[in-house]
Parts: sequence; C-alpha cells; structure tokens
Amino acid sequence: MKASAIANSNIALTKYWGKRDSKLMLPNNGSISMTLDGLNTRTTVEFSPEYERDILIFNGKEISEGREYEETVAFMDIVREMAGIREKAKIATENNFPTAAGLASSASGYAALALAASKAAGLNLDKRELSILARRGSGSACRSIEGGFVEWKRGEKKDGSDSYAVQIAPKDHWDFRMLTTIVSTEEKKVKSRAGMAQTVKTCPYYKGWLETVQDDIDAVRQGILEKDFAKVGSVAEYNCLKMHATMITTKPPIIYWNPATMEIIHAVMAWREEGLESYFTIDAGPNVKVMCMEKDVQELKKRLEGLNGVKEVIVCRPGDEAKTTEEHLF
Ligand code: 2P0
Repeated sequence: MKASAIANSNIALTKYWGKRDSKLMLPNNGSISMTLDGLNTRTTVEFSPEYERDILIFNGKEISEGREYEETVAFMDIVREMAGIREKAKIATENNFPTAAGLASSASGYAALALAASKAAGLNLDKRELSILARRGSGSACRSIEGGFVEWKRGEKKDGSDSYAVQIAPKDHWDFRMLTTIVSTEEKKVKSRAGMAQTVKTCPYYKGWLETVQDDIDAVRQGILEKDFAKVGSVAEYNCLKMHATMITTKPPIIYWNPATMEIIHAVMAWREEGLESYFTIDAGPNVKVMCMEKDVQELKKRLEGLNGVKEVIVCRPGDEAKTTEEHLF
C-alpha cells in the first residue's frame, strides 16, 4: 500500500531542551510551538514484499547508509511492529526549504513520515497516537502533527503514553507572524540531540532551566489564548535566552550564534525601544526567527533584509496540521 503526507515545520515559543528517556524521546520539560505555514516536508511511503531493504530517497537522491538512513529504518521498524507487518518500504521525501538551515527539518520530516508510513501500513491512528509515533522519530515532530499553536505535554508515564502534543489555538486564531531570518545555510556542528544530552550532563545551570520552564509555558499558553502579543513575545524571547545560556555553559561550550545572529538580536531590541514591537527566538543554530503582528511584517522584513549577513527573510503564518495527500512522489 502507498500513502503520502505533507507536514509543516514548527518553531518553539518555549523550548524542548533535554530528555528523560532518549529511546522513547521523552522530554524533561513540556514546550509550546507555532506550526509554520509554507515550510514543509512531503513524504510518500510504500510497503511491498518486492523491497529487500528499506529504500530512502531524500530530495531525489538515494541515501543507503549512515545516521539518517539508520534512524529512518529504526522508525520504520516501530511502524512495522505496530501494524504487525514485515515488508520493507520505499520512502521518498522532499523539503521545500533548505534542510541544513536550522529550520527544524526533522520536525516536519518525522511528522510527515509518521502519517504517511502509518497509513501505508494500514494503521488508522488518531491525532494523539500520531503525535506519539512522530515523537519517536524526533521529539519536536510530535508538535507538527497539529496546526496553529501547539503544546507538547511533558507527560509523567514511563511508557510515554501521556507525552504528546495538543492544539492550544487554531491557525486563524490571530495574526501573529514569524519572520524566519536566514543568516547561514551551513550544516551545524553540534546536532540538537547531542547538544541537549551534553547540556543535561554538564551544564550547572540546567537545574535553573528546569525550575523555571513551566512558568514560561503557562504564561505563553495564557498569552496565546488572550492574544497578548507582548506577553507571548517577551516570555518566548527570555525562554530562548535561558536555553542558550545552558548551551553556552556546557562542557565543551556550544555556541550556535554567529555575528549576524548578534546583529539581529540587538536590532530587534533597539526597534522595540522605538515602538516597533517584535521579539526574537533562536533554535539550535544561528538563524533568528522574529515574532511580530501582521501590521508590522513589511516594515520588519525590510529592516531585517538590510542587516549585515541576512541572506533571506521568510514570512510565516501559523500553519496547518499534517495531512494526507494523493500527490505521491513516485
Ligand atoms: C525545540 N529544539 O523545542 C528545540 C529548541 C532545538 C532547540 O526540538 O533528539 O530535533 O530528535 O528529539 O526535536 C530540536 O531537537 O531533537 C529541538 P530529537 P529535535 O524546537
């Protein structure tokens, strides 16, 4: 059986940083995100007795070994076990954005794969089950199953059955926007997975992160529901800075920022002083996402494009949930 799905990437407003179970991808803390319209992955999966091994085609090129291949096969094994099938699969996947640009390709990638692979395997999973399955591929992927504004519940159970994402507000809830500002398309040196493990192990301030992150989640959730832009933006920005403080103080230190990152941070803060209301957030990489309301998009985009080192600014609205599609890649 063949099935295809399309899923959007997402950006965390309060971050996921650190695991309590690396096999089941269970987080130490919950997180809140916005699903990003227009930054997506499309994936087609077909199980067949004709395939002797899983075949992975990424952006038109076959990947037959290495970390990415192994992780995909491990994920397909989870799907096969759930469906009680043994057939190998052909998987074709395409991103419509630069993969190495720190735009969370694993989030849209595993959300699309969870939906396409489960359908192709004959499973009919509900949103909760899909989110849990996507989480097994990559933590942040569980948030891309839903559209709009999303919360990934940390959960308490050891088996992960209560650690999944739910929608806080739909995509048309308000005219909140995210300007994805690309300063580098180089592959990052330290992947999130390794970076967070190192932080949990060696950062003396990680305790402080865990002690304060739930207050940030509660404030951002409330801010979203009340459409309070200043509350969401200011808490999200501070939460990002706290996460980066823990990255910078691991051993050895992980510093994802480059000079262009710093330039944007200072510019956004100065513009805010002037009354142009915007806030920044940054993931495990140098690119900056700037939060604003629709009315300020054009002015901010123009100003960001004028800064040193800025290559591209992509305007993102809150995006859709993951969906199946009849447009197959093969
Ligand atoms: C987030 N990040 O909440 C945080 C903020 C990066 C910084 O989720 O090991 O690719 O696959 O669960 O989901 C990136 O980590 O890590 C991430 P795994 P993932 O968006």
